[in-house]
Amino acid sequence: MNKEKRFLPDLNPEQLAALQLEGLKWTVAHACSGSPAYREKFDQARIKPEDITSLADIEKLPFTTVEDLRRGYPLPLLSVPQEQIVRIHASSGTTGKRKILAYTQKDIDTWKVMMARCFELAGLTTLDRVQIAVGYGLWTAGVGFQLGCEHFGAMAVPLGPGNLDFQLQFLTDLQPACLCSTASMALLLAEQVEKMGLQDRIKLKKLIFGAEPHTPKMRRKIEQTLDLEDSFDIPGMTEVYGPGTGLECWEHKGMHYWADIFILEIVDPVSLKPVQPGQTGEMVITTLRKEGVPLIRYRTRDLTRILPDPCPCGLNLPRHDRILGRSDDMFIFRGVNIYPGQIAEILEGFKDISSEYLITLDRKKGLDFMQISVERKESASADNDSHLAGLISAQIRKKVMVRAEVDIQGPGKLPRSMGKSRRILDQRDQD
Ligand code: DLL
Repeated sequence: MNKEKRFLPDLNPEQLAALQLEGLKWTVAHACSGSPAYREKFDQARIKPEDITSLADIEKLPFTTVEDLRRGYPLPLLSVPQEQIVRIHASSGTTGKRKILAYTQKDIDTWKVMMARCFELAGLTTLDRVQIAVGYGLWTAGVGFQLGCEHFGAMAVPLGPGNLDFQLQFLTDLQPACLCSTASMALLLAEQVEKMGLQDRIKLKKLIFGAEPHTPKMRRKIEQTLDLEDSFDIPGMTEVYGPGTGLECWEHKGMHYWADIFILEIVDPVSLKPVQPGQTGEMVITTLRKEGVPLIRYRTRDLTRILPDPCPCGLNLPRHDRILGRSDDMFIFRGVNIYPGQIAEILEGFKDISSEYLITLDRKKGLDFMQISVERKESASADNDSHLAGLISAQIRKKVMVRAEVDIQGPGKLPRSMGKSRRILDQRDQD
Protein backbone atom coordinates (compact mmCIF):
# COMPACT_ATOMS: atom_id res chain seq x y z
CA MET A 1 0.00 0.00 0.00
CA ASN A 2 1.32 3.48 -0.84
CA LYS A 3 1.80 5.25 2.46
CA GLU A 4 1.08 8.67 1.02
CA LYS A 5 -2.60 9.24 0.30
CA ARG A 6 -2.90 11.31 -2.82
CA PHE A 7 -6.51 10.51 -3.59
CA LEU A 8 -8.00 8.60 -0.66
CA PRO A 9 -9.72 10.90 1.83
CA ASP A 10 -8.76 10.92 5.50
CA LEU A 11 -11.75 12.36 7.34
CA ASN A 12 -12.77 11.89 10.94
CA PRO A 13 -16.47 11.09 11.56
CA GLU A 14 -17.35 14.73 12.38
CA GLN A 15 -15.68 16.03 9.23
CA LEU A 16 -17.42 13.36 7.16
CA ALA A 17 -20.85 14.11 8.65
CA ALA A 18 -20.39 17.84 7.99
CA LEU A 19 -19.42 17.18 4.37
CA GLN A 20 -22.37 14.83 3.92
CA LEU A 21 -24.85 17.34 5.32
CA GLU A 22 -23.49 20.11 3.14
CA GLY A 23 -23.65 17.81 0.09
CA LEU A 24 -27.15 16.61 0.91
CA LYS A 25 -28.50 20.15 1.26
CA TRP A 26 -26.79 21.20 -1.95
CA THR A 27 -28.08 18.18 -3.87
CA VAL A 28 -31.71 18.63 -2.81
CA ALA A 29 -31.67 22.34 -3.62
CA HIS A 30 -29.88 21.70 -6.93
CA ALA A 31 -32.29 18.93 -8.03
CA CYS A 32 -35.30 20.97 -6.97
CA SER A 33 -34.27 24.06 -8.89
CA GLY A 34 -32.84 22.25 -11.94
CA SER A 35 -35.20 19.36 -12.63
CA PRO A 36 -38.97 19.64 -13.10
CA ALA A 37 -39.26 15.89 -12.45
CA TYR A 38 -37.55 16.15 -9.06
CA ARG A 39 -39.55 19.30 -8.22
CA GLU A 40 -42.76 17.41 -8.87
CA LYS A 41 -41.63 14.51 -6.68
CA PHE A 42 -40.75 16.88 -3.83
CA ASP A 43 -44.06 18.76 -4.20
CA GLN A 44 -45.94 15.48 -4.00
CA ALA A 45 -44.00 14.53 -0.87
CA ARG A 46 -44.59 18.08 0.48
CA ILE A 47 -40.91 18.63 1.07
CA LYS A 48 -38.80 21.71 0.43
CA PRO A 49 -35.02 22.03 0.37
CA GLU A 50 -35.17 24.15 3.61
CA ASP A 51 -36.68 21.13 5.42
CA ILE A 52 -33.34 19.33 5.24
CA THR A 53 -31.40 20.49 8.27
CA SER A 54 -29.78 17.27 9.50
CA LEU A 55 -28.57 14.00 8.01
CA ALA A 56 -31.51 12.20 9.62
CA ASP A 57 -33.82 14.30 7.43
CA ILE A 58 -32.79 12.15 4.47
CA GLU A 59 -35.62 9.82 5.44
CA LYS A 60 -38.14 12.56 4.64
CA LEU A 61 -37.08 12.49 1.00
CA PRO A 62 -38.95 10.40 -1.57
CA PHE A 63 -37.15 7.50 -3.24
CA THR A 64 -35.99 7.69 -6.84
CA THR A 65 -36.36 4.52 -8.89
CA VAL A 66 -35.39 3.05 -12.20
CA GLU A 67 -38.91 3.95 -13.39
CA ASP A 68 -38.07 7.64 -12.81
CA LEU A 69 -35.08 7.18 -15.10
CA ARG A 70 -37.15 5.35 -17.73
CA ARG A 71 -39.96 7.90 -17.57
CA GLY A 72 -37.58 10.73 -18.38
CA TYR A 73 -35.93 8.92 -21.34
CA PRO A 74 -33.73 9.97 -23.12
CA LEU A 75 -32.26 12.44 -20.59
CA PRO A 76 -34.00 11.66 -17.30
CA LEU A 77 -33.71 13.81 -14.17
CA LEU A 78 -31.46 16.28 -15.96
CA SER A 79 -30.74 19.02 -13.43
CA VAL A 80 -28.50 21.41 -15.37
CA PRO A 81 -29.03 23.27 -18.68
CA GLN A 82 -28.08 20.98 -21.52
CA GLU A 83 -25.09 23.10 -22.57
CA GLN A 84 -23.35 22.01 -19.38
CA ILE A 85 -23.51 18.33 -20.34
CA VAL A 86 -20.27 17.06 -21.84
CA ARG A 87 -21.01 13.34 -22.15
CA ILE A 88 -23.57 10.60 -21.74
CA HIS A 89 -23.22 6.93 -20.81
CA ALA A 90 -25.82 4.17 -20.80
CA SER A 91 -26.32 1.10 -18.66
CA SER A 92 -25.39 -2.32 -19.98
CA GLY A 93 -28.99 -3.55 -19.65
CA THR A 94 -30.26 -5.77 -22.42
CA THR A 95 -34.00 -5.48 -21.85
CA GLY A 96 -36.13 -2.43 -22.62
CA LYS A 97 -34.67 0.97 -23.19
CA ARG A 98 -31.25 1.59 -21.71
CA LYS A 99 -30.92 4.09 -18.89
CA ILE A 100 -29.01 7.10 -20.18
CA LEU A 101 -27.10 9.21 -17.68
CA ALA A 102 -25.67 12.66 -18.46
CA TYR A 103 -22.41 14.07 -17.04
CA THR A 104 -21.07 17.59 -16.58
CA GLN A 105 -17.32 18.17 -16.65
CA LYS A 106 -17.37 18.37 -12.86
CA ASP A 107 -19.07 14.95 -12.74
CA ILE A 108 -16.31 13.49 -14.91
CA ASP A 109 -13.73 15.08 -12.60
CA THR A 110 -15.39 13.58 -9.51
CA TRP A 111 -15.48 10.17 -11.16
CA LYS A 112 -11.82 10.29 -12.11
CA VAL A 113 -10.90 10.93 -8.46
CA MET A 114 -13.11 8.00 -7.38
CA MET A 115 -11.33 5.71 -9.81
CA ALA A 116 -7.86 7.07 -8.93
CA ARG A 117 -8.68 6.19 -5.31
CA CYS A 118 -9.29 2.61 -6.45
CA PHE A 119 -5.85 2.33 -8.03
CA GLU A 120 -4.28 3.86 -4.92
CA LEU A 121 -6.14 1.48 -2.61
CA ALA A 122 -5.08 -1.47 -4.77
CA GLY A 123 -1.47 -0.41 -4.10
CA LEU A 124 -0.47 0.45 -7.65
CA THR A 125 2.35 2.87 -8.46
CA THR A 126 2.81 5.32 -11.32
CA LEU A 127 5.33 2.88 -12.81
CA ASP A 128 2.65 0.25 -13.30
CA ARG A 129 0.98 -0.63 -16.57
CA VAL A 130 -2.72 -1.38 -16.48
CA GLN A 131 -4.45 -3.53 -19.09
CA ILE A 132 -8.05 -2.42 -19.38
CA ALA A 133 -10.11 -5.28 -20.80
CA VAL A 134 -13.66 -4.00 -20.45
CA GLY A 135 -16.04 -2.35 -22.91
CA TYR A 136 -15.46 1.22 -24.07
CA GLY A 137 -18.11 3.46 -25.55
CA LEU A 138 -21.57 3.80 -24.10
CA TRP A 139 -20.73 1.52 -21.18
CA THR A 140 -18.96 3.27 -18.34
CA ALA A 141 -16.43 0.52 -17.66
CA GLY A 142 -13.58 1.19 -20.13
CA VAL A 143 -13.71 4.97 -19.96
CA GLY A 144 -13.98 4.88 -16.16
CA PHE A 145 -10.92 2.68 -15.63
CA GLN A 146 -8.97 4.73 -18.15
CA LEU A 147 -9.88 8.11 -16.62
CA GLY A 148 -8.84 6.93 -13.18
CA CYS A 149 -5.69 5.21 -14.35
CA GLU A 150 -4.46 8.32 -16.13
CA HIS A 151 -5.42 10.61 -13.26
CA PHE A 152 -3.58 8.29 -10.88
CA GLY A 153 -0.60 8.41 -13.20
CA ALA A 154 -0.15 4.74 -14.18
CA MET A 155 0.04 3.69 -17.84
CA ALA A 156 -3.29 2.70 -19.37
CA VAL A 157 -3.24 -0.08 -21.97
CA PRO A 158 -6.77 0.40 -23.34
CA LEU A 159 -7.58 -2.89 -25.09
CA GLY A 160 -11.27 -3.09 -24.40
CA PRO A 161 -12.89 -6.51 -24.19
CA GLY A 162 -12.60 -9.31 -26.70
CA ASN A 163 -9.83 -10.53 -28.98
CA LEU A 164 -8.08 -13.00 -26.73
CA ASP A 165 -5.02 -13.16 -28.97
CA PHE A 166 -4.47 -9.42 -28.58
CA GLN A 167 -5.03 -9.62 -24.84
CA LEU A 168 -2.38 -12.34 -24.51
CA GLN A 169 0.03 -10.52 -26.80
CA PHE A 170 -0.18 -7.35 -24.71
CA LEU A 171 0.05 -9.31 -21.47
CA THR A 172 3.29 -10.91 -22.63
CA ASP A 173 4.82 -7.97 -24.56
CA LEU A 174 3.97 -5.06 -22.24
CA GLN A 175 3.87 -7.10 -19.05
CA PRO A 176 1.21 -5.04 -17.28
CA ALA A 177 1.12 -5.36 -13.50
CA CYS A 178 -2.63 -4.93 -13.29
CA LEU A 179 -5.64 -6.18 -15.23
CA CYS A 180 -9.04 -4.49 -15.05
CA SER A 181 -11.95 -6.61 -16.25
CA THR A 182 -15.22 -8.26 -15.40
CA ALA A 183 -14.96 -11.41 -13.30
CA SER A 184 -15.97 -13.47 -16.36
CA MET A 185 -13.33 -11.93 -18.61
CA ALA A 186 -10.64 -12.53 -15.98
CA LEU A 187 -11.64 -16.20 -15.83
CA LEU A 188 -11.63 -16.51 -19.60
CA LEU A 189 -8.18 -14.92 -19.83
CA ALA A 190 -6.83 -17.09 -17.01
CA GLU A 191 -8.11 -20.23 -18.75
CA GLN A 192 -6.53 -19.12 -22.01
CA VAL A 193 -3.20 -18.33 -20.35
CA GLU A 194 -3.28 -21.82 -18.82
CA LYS A 195 -4.24 -23.50 -22.09
CA MET A 196 -1.38 -21.82 -23.93
CA GLY A 197 1.11 -22.35 -21.10
CA LEU A 198 1.92 -18.62 -20.85
CA GLN A 199 2.05 -18.36 -17.07
CA ASP A 200 5.82 -17.74 -17.01
CA ARG A 201 5.65 -15.03 -19.65
CA ILE A 202 3.21 -12.70 -17.96
CA LYS A 203 3.90 -10.57 -14.91
CA LEU A 204 0.43 -9.67 -13.71
CA LYS A 205 0.39 -8.95 -9.99
CA LYS A 206 -3.05 -7.51 -9.46
CA LEU A 207 -6.55 -7.77 -10.77
CA ILE A 208 -9.33 -5.24 -10.30
CA PHE A 209 -12.53 -6.99 -11.27
CA GLY A 210 -16.24 -6.37 -10.96
CA ALA A 211 -19.45 -5.49 -12.81
CA GLU A 212 -21.05 -8.81 -11.77
CA PRO A 213 -21.14 -11.17 -8.80
CA HIS A 214 -18.37 -13.75 -8.54
CA THR A 215 -17.94 -16.82 -6.35
CA PRO A 216 -14.90 -17.59 -4.17
CA LYS A 217 -14.20 -20.58 -6.45
CA MET A 218 -14.05 -18.35 -9.51
CA ARG A 219 -11.75 -15.92 -7.77
CA ARG A 220 -9.41 -18.67 -6.54
CA LYS A 221 -9.16 -20.14 -10.02
CA ILE A 222 -8.23 -16.73 -11.50
CA GLU A 223 -5.76 -15.84 -8.73
CA GLN A 224 -4.02 -19.21 -8.83
CA THR A 225 -3.84 -19.54 -12.59
CA LEU A 226 -2.49 -16.02 -13.10
CA ASP A 227 -0.29 -16.31 -10.00
CA LEU A 228 -1.60 -12.98 -8.68
CA GLU A 229 -0.40 -11.24 -5.54
CA ASP A 230 -3.85 -9.87 -4.92
CA SER A 231 -7.24 -9.16 -6.48
CA PHE A 232 -9.80 -6.49 -5.67
CA ASP A 233 -13.54 -6.58 -6.21
CA ILE A 234 -14.78 -3.24 -7.60
CA PRO A 235 -18.44 -2.18 -7.40
CA GLY A 236 -20.13 0.53 -9.43
CA MET A 237 -23.08 1.38 -11.65
CA THR A 238 -23.86 3.76 -14.48
CA GLU A 239 -26.30 5.73 -12.32
CA VAL A 240 -23.50 6.58 -9.84
CA TYR A 241 -20.90 7.63 -12.45
CA GLY A 242 -19.75 4.07 -13.35
CA PRO A 243 -17.17 1.66 -11.91
CA GLY A 244 -15.40 2.74 -8.73
CA THR A 245 -17.99 3.59 -6.08
CA GLY A 246 -15.48 1.92 -3.76
CA LEU A 247 -13.02 -0.97 -3.60
CA GLU A 248 -12.01 -3.85 -1.39
CA CYS A 249 -8.86 -3.19 0.60
CA TRP A 250 -6.05 -5.72 1.05
CA GLU A 251 -7.85 -7.20 4.07
CA HIS A 252 -10.66 -8.39 1.75
CA LYS A 253 -13.30 -7.78 4.33
CA GLY A 254 -15.91 -5.94 2.28
CA MET A 255 -15.71 -2.82 0.16
CA HIS A 256 -14.71 0.62 1.36
CA TYR A 257 -16.95 3.18 -0.28
CA TRP A 258 -16.61 6.90 -0.87
CA ALA A 259 -18.92 8.28 1.80
CA ASP A 260 -17.81 11.84 1.02
CA ILE A 261 -19.26 11.43 -2.49
CA PHE A 262 -22.51 9.60 -1.73
CA ILE A 263 -24.64 8.52 1.22
CA LEU A 264 -25.45 4.83 1.39
CA GLU A 265 -28.58 3.58 3.12
CA ILE A 266 -29.65 -0.05 3.35
CA VAL A 267 -33.42 -0.51 3.40
CA ASP A 268 -35.79 -3.42 3.56
CA PRO A 269 -36.93 -3.79 -0.09
CA VAL A 270 -40.53 -4.37 0.96
CA SER A 271 -41.14 -1.96 3.85
CA LEU A 272 -38.51 0.52 2.56
CA LYS A 273 -37.54 1.15 6.19
CA PRO A 274 -33.84 1.18 7.18
CA VAL A 275 -32.61 -2.26 8.30
CA GLN A 276 -30.55 -2.75 11.46
CA PRO A 277 -26.83 -2.06 10.89
CA GLY A 278 -25.29 -5.27 9.55
CA GLN A 279 -28.51 -6.67 8.08
CA THR A 280 -28.87 -7.33 4.38
CA GLY A 281 -31.16 -5.11 2.32
CA GLU A 282 -31.30 -2.94 -0.77
CA MET A 283 -28.64 -0.31 -1.37
CA VAL A 284 -30.11 3.18 -1.64
CA ILE A 285 -27.77 5.93 -2.82
CA THR A 286 -27.89 9.71 -2.53
CA THR A 287 -25.15 11.54 -4.39
CA LEU A 288 -23.57 14.56 -2.72
CA ARG A 289 -21.96 16.47 -5.57
CA LYS A 290 -23.36 15.08 -8.81
CA GLU A 291 -24.53 17.88 -11.10
CA GLY A 292 -25.89 16.42 -14.35
CA VAL A 293 -28.19 13.79 -12.85
CA PRO A 294 -28.12 13.93 -9.06
CA LEU A 295 -29.60 10.87 -7.36
CA ILE A 296 -31.77 11.22 -4.33
CA ARG A 297 -32.45 8.03 -2.40
CA TYR A 298 -32.00 5.99 -5.57
CA ARG A 299 -33.11 2.37 -5.18
CA THR A 300 -30.29 0.43 -6.82
CA ARG A 301 -31.89 -3.05 -6.45
CA ASP A 302 -28.45 -4.29 -5.33
CA LEU A 303 -28.45 -6.33 -2.16
CA THR A 304 -25.75 -5.96 0.45
CA ARG A 305 -25.18 -4.95 4.07
CA ILE A 306 -23.17 -2.38 5.96
CA LEU A 307 -20.17 -3.79 7.84
CA PRO A 308 -20.36 -1.60 10.93
CA ASP A 309 -17.04 -2.47 12.64
CA PRO A 310 -13.83 -0.60 11.81
CA CYS A 311 -11.73 -2.38 9.18
CA PRO A 312 -8.41 -3.87 10.34
CA CYS A 313 -6.70 -1.99 7.47
CA GLY A 314 -7.17 1.22 9.44
CA LEU A 315 -8.78 3.23 6.62
CA ASN A 316 -11.22 5.85 7.78
CA LEU A 317 -13.86 4.87 5.25
CA PRO A 318 -17.07 2.92 5.86
CA ARG A 319 -17.61 -0.49 4.29
CA HIS A 320 -20.37 -2.51 2.71
CA ASP A 321 -20.23 -6.23 2.02
CA ARG A 322 -19.77 -7.50 -1.52
CA ILE A 323 -22.87 -7.21 -3.68
CA LEU A 324 -24.77 -10.40 -3.06
CA GLY A 325 -27.07 -10.05 -6.07
CA ARG A 326 -29.92 -7.92 -7.34
CA SER A 327 -33.46 -8.05 -6.07
CA ASP A 328 -34.61 -8.27 -9.70
CA ASP A 329 -32.46 -11.39 -10.29
CA MET A 330 -34.84 -13.34 -8.11
CA PHE A 331 -36.98 -15.87 -9.96
CA ILE A 332 -40.01 -17.75 -8.77
CA PHE A 333 -39.90 -21.48 -9.37
CA ARG A 334 -42.93 -23.56 -8.38
CA GLY A 335 -43.84 -20.92 -5.81
CA VAL A 336 -40.35 -20.67 -4.28
CA ASN A 337 -38.38 -17.41 -4.51
CA ILE A 338 -34.81 -18.20 -5.57
CA TYR A 339 -31.71 -16.05 -6.12
CA PRO A 340 -29.02 -17.41 -8.46
CA GLY A 341 -26.53 -16.65 -5.67
CA GLN A 342 -28.18 -19.33 -3.50
CA ILE A 343 -27.54 -21.94 -6.17
CA ALA A 344 -23.96 -20.67 -6.64
CA GLU A 345 -23.36 -21.01 -2.93
CA ILE A 346 -24.44 -24.66 -2.95
CA LEU A 347 -22.28 -25.43 -5.99
CA GLU A 348 -19.33 -23.83 -4.20
CA GLY A 349 -19.19 -26.84 -1.87
CA PHE A 350 -18.49 -29.37 -4.67
CA LYS A 351 -14.79 -29.60 -5.39
CA ASP A 352 -15.12 -31.63 -8.59
CA ILE A 353 -16.95 -28.88 -10.52
CA SER A 354 -15.68 -25.54 -11.77
CA SER A 355 -17.11 -22.13 -10.86
CA GLU A 356 -19.33 -21.88 -13.95
CA TYR A 357 -23.03 -22.65 -13.97
CA LEU A 358 -26.16 -21.94 -15.96
CA ILE A 359 -29.71 -22.25 -14.67
CA THR A 360 -32.27 -23.05 -17.39
CA LEU A 361 -35.97 -22.73 -16.64
CA ASP A 362 -38.55 -24.36 -18.89
CA ARG A 363 -42.27 -24.97 -18.84
CA LYS A 364 -43.65 -28.30 -20.06
CA LYS A 365 -47.37 -29.06 -19.99
CA GLY A 366 -47.93 -26.18 -17.59
CA LEU A 367 -45.24 -27.32 -15.14
CA ASP A 368 -41.95 -25.54 -14.45
CA PHE A 369 -38.66 -27.42 -14.81
CA MET A 370 -35.19 -26.37 -13.73
CA GLN A 371 -31.93 -27.63 -15.12
CA ILE A 372 -28.62 -26.62 -13.60
CA SER A 373 -25.67 -27.09 -15.91
CA VAL A 374 -22.24 -27.29 -14.33
CA GLU A 375 -18.78 -28.30 -15.50
CA ARG A 376 -16.62 -31.16 -14.37
CA LYS A 377 -13.06 -30.14 -13.48
CA GLU A 378 -10.14 -31.57 -15.51
CA SER A 379 -9.02 -33.50 -12.43
CA ALA A 380 -12.37 -35.31 -11.96
CA SER A 381 -13.52 -38.47 -13.71
CA ALA A 382 -16.60 -38.57 -15.97
CA ASP A 383 -17.42 -42.00 -14.49
CA ASN A 384 -18.58 -40.23 -11.37
CA ASP A 385 -20.94 -37.81 -13.18
CA SER A 386 -24.27 -39.38 -12.32
CA HIS A 387 -23.34 -39.88 -8.67
CA LEU A 388 -22.15 -36.24 -8.46
CA ALA A 389 -25.31 -34.97 -10.19
CA GLY A 390 -27.39 -36.85 -7.62
CA LEU A 391 -25.44 -35.33 -4.73
CA ILE A 392 -25.81 -31.78 -6.07
CA SER A 393 -29.49 -32.27 -6.76
CA ALA A 394 -30.02 -33.58 -3.22
CA GLN A 395 -28.29 -30.53 -1.71
CA ILE A 396 -30.47 -28.20 -3.78
CA ARG A 397 -33.56 -30.04 -2.67
CA LYS A 398 -32.43 -29.82 0.97
CA LYS A 399 -31.36 -26.16 0.96
CA VAL A 400 -33.68 -24.48 -1.56
CA MET A 401 -36.50 -27.01 -1.40
CA VAL A 402 -36.95 -27.45 -5.12
CA ARG A 403 -36.19 -30.27 -7.54
CA ALA A 404 -33.59 -29.49 -10.19
CA GLU A 405 -32.04 -31.71 -12.82
CA VAL A 406 -28.24 -31.39 -12.73
CA ASP A 407 -26.43 -31.67 -16.03
CA ILE A 408 -22.67 -32.21 -15.80
CA GLN A 409 -20.71 -31.05 -18.79
CA GLY A 410 -17.04 -31.46 -19.68
CA PRO A 411 -14.38 -28.90 -18.68
CA GLY A 412 -14.76 -25.55 -20.48
CA LYS A 413 -18.06 -26.56 -22.14
CA LEU A 414 -20.34 -23.89 -20.66
CA PRO A 415 -20.45 -20.54 -22.47
CA ARG A 416 -17.83 -18.00 -21.38
CA SER A 417 -18.33 -14.24 -21.49
CA MET A 418 -15.99 -11.34 -22.13
CA GLY A 419 -18.45 -9.05 -20.32
CA LYS A 420 -21.02 -10.03 -17.73
CA SER A 421 -22.05 -13.70 -17.58
CA ARG A 422 -25.65 -14.68 -17.88
CA ARG A 423 -26.55 -17.19 -15.18
CA ILE A 424 -30.26 -17.72 -15.86
CA LEU A 425 -31.94 -18.71 -19.08
CA ASP A 426 -35.67 -18.40 -18.48
CA GLN A 427 -37.53 -20.00 -21.37
CA ARG A 428 -40.84 -20.32 -19.58
CA ASP A 429 -42.57 -17.52 -21.50
CA GLN A 430 -41.86 -19.24 -24.80
CA ASP A 431 -44.20 -22.13 -23.96
O1 DLL B 1 -21.27 -2.63 -14.33
C1 DLL B 1 -20.08 -0.58 -13.82
C2 DLL B 1 -18.87 -1.38 -13.55
C3 DLL B 1 -17.98 -1.66 -14.58
C4 DLL B 1 -18.57 -1.80 -12.26
C5 DLL B 1 -16.82 -2.38 -14.33
C6 DLL B 1 -17.41 -2.48 -11.99
C7 DLL B 1 -16.54 -2.78 -13.03
P1 DLL B 1 -23.78 -1.15 -14.99
O2 DLL B 1 -23.63 -1.78 -16.32
O3 DLL B 1 -24.68 0.02 -14.85
O4 DLL B 1 -22.40 -0.64 -14.47
O5 DLL B 1 -24.25 -2.28 -14.00
C8 DLL B 1 -24.37 -2.01 -12.63
O6 DLL B 1 -23.80 -4.30 -12.04
O7 DLL B 1 -26.05 -2.41 -10.03
C9 DLL B 1 -24.67 -4.44 -9.87
O8 DLL B 1 -25.89 -5.15 -9.95
C10 DLL B 1 -23.67 -5.05 -10.84
N1 DLL B 1 -22.31 -4.94 -10.32
C11 DLL B 1 -21.41 -3.99 -10.58
N2 DLL B 1 -20.24 -4.24 -9.93
C12 DLL B 1 -20.45 -5.38 -9.21
C13 DLL B 1 -19.61 -6.16 -8.35
C14 DLL B 1 -21.29 -1.42 -14.23
N3 DLL B 1 -18.37 -5.82 -8.06
C15 DLL B 1 -24.77 -3.26 -11.90
N4 DLL B 1 -20.18 -7.26 -7.78
C16 DLL B 1 -24.84 -3.02 -10.39
C17 DLL B 1 -21.46 -7.63 -8.07
C18 DLL B 1 -21.76 -5.83 -9.48
N5 DLL B 1 -22.26 -6.94 -8.89
